[in-house]
Amino acid sequence: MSDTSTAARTANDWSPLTEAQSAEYAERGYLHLRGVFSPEEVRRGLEAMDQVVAAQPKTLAHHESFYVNEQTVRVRNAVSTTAGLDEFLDHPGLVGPLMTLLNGNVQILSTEVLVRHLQDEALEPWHTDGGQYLQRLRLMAESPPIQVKAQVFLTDVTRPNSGNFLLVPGSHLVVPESMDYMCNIEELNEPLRRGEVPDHALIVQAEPGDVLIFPHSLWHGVMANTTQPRKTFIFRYGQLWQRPYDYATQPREVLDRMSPRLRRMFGDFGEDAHPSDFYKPLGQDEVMSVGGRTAGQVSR
Ligand SMILES: O=C(O)CCC(=O)C(=O)O
Repeated sequence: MSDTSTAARTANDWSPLTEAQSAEYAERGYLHLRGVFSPEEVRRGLEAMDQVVAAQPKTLAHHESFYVNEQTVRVRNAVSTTAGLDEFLDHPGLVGPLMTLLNGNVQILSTEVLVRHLQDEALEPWHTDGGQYLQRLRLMAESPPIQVKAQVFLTDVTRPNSGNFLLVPGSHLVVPESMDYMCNIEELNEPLRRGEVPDHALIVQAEPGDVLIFPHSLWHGVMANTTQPRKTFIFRYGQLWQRPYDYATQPREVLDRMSPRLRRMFGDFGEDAHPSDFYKPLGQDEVMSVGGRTAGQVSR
């Protein structure tokens, strides 16, 4: 139930997905939103990314489950080292779709900066996200997802073999036959090692500023890259009662630079947080209605 105790409701700075977009997501298991970020925002995103990558910050210890590829630079928990991601995370064009898909209850579970350098074979095998326990859960098509990722494209990925995201439409509702700790999908990886992508798969062709939203259960991988370094952000989201993926809590100085909406999206309920806040957040509609830009709180 949403909180109606606030006297004057603030108008949202974001728009929800249309019914057609929601239906498309439910059926295909992804949404390709075009031109969410302007060329100027993309330029700032690239600048922030280049600074983060150059600094090589140690933001999170390695975990056995992390897929390692030598042609990939991946900085996890990137928000802890740069304020340059804040405007993307707090952007109405991204918050609106997430508020719709996650039913108004949005937590950021991880923030990654990702550079895919050149490699003439697939950069990442077919897999699902979130580990084997999450992989075995299956939702009904019309259910809000458990977890989604938003991939923000900052460079041109319109040609095949430019590190394209690969996906199988509709696979978000199908439990793979193969089962392993890494959640690899062996029935598709054997052909991928020969450079083959099945006819029923989609090779995503994205332009700078586009966003791809998909749930943890969608079968996906990454194609070879023979063009130019591919640069993206990947943000992972779930509801506030879930545990973050690449941080426990964000440090006070990181939260202090953010808008109230963004702080809430990092699961921050302030010093007097009640354990039940994560299940029944008070004032959720109000806090999520506007972000830093419209609230006049500059986030970078
Ligand atoms: O780099 C990509 O396009 C996708 C990365 C990926 O598969 C993942 O983070 O799970």
